Amino acid sequence: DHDQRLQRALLSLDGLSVGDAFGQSFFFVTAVTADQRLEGRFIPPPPWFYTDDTVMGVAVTRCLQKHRAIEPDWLAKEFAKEYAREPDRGYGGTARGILQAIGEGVAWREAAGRVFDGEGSCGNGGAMRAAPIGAYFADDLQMVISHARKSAQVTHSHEDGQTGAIAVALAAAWMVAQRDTSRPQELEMIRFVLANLPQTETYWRLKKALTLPHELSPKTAALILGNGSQVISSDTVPFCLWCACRHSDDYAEALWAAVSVYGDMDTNCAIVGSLVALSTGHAGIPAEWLASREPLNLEFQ
Ligand code: R7I
Ligand code: MG
Ligand code: MG
Repeated sequence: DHDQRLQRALLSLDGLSVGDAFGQSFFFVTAVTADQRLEGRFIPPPPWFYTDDTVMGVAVTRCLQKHRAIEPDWLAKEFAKEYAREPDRGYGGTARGILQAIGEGVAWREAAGRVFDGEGSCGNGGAMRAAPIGAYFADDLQMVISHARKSAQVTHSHEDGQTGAIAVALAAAWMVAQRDTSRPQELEMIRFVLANLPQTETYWRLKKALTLPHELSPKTAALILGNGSQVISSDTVPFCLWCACRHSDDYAEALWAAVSVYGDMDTNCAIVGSLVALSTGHAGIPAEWLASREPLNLEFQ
């Protein structure tokens, strides 16, 4: 049972890391090149380097492998260790200070709690790494919710930063439950997430997704739901869930749609990829895309 759960978390992690690396490769090209890629569906030349989204997703998955649960104290140390090893993976500005402090021995509760005048961060960093938790605990919603919250808490003490993580983990659990059904998804996944989500900012923004007409373009949807350019949960998670619903059976199309709205491209693609991979399976991630991603250091001890 643990092995099956772990296999699902690893599938989600592959979807996450390929998405992260694909999306981030659009940041360092001219607008003309990015437009050409999007227009012609030309994938970026390898290697695609992954960012903090993947490093933290790996740490979460290692935690599940080792502890069969999210152990915040262990996870905080692992995050800090990875940050110290590779500080230039593109971490959020506030996250850097928190991880530095944890590495210097400050308790995670203290380090995460004192930022933004004691409100804590509502950045999208909790959400970007949460899908493997939903994949792992898919058949137990209370575990999905409580462990997603724990995984976010070590860096995001703001309620909405945690809500974003819970939303993505719930979406992952839904994808696992639906993977063998061929019925059209529509926006059922979003209804399911809303029914189980704390009512903070991300909840209210996500609710707007239900009012969008079916044939809306990703660009228009992102104008209403956000494209992550603010790097916070409520500006990121609603569009990502909408995108994963709309393209739940096609990993590549889901990522092309996600990246086409610009904004927080690595994170949007990480979240969308981490969800859609659960529906398509490994076979749905194009082999060329997997091979283009910088190799992952999983080293499960
Ligand atoms: O949430 P976090 O780990 O950032 C993840 C993002 C992803 O895009 C990654 O790919 C990486 O690039 O960073 O890191 P934080 O530093 O906690 O949050 C990110 C940013 O969100 C902060 O630097 C702020 O700009 C913003 N932010 C807030 N702004 C106003 N008020 C987070 N919380 C607040 C807030 O409470
Ligand atoms: Mg990143
Ligand atoms: Mg990002």
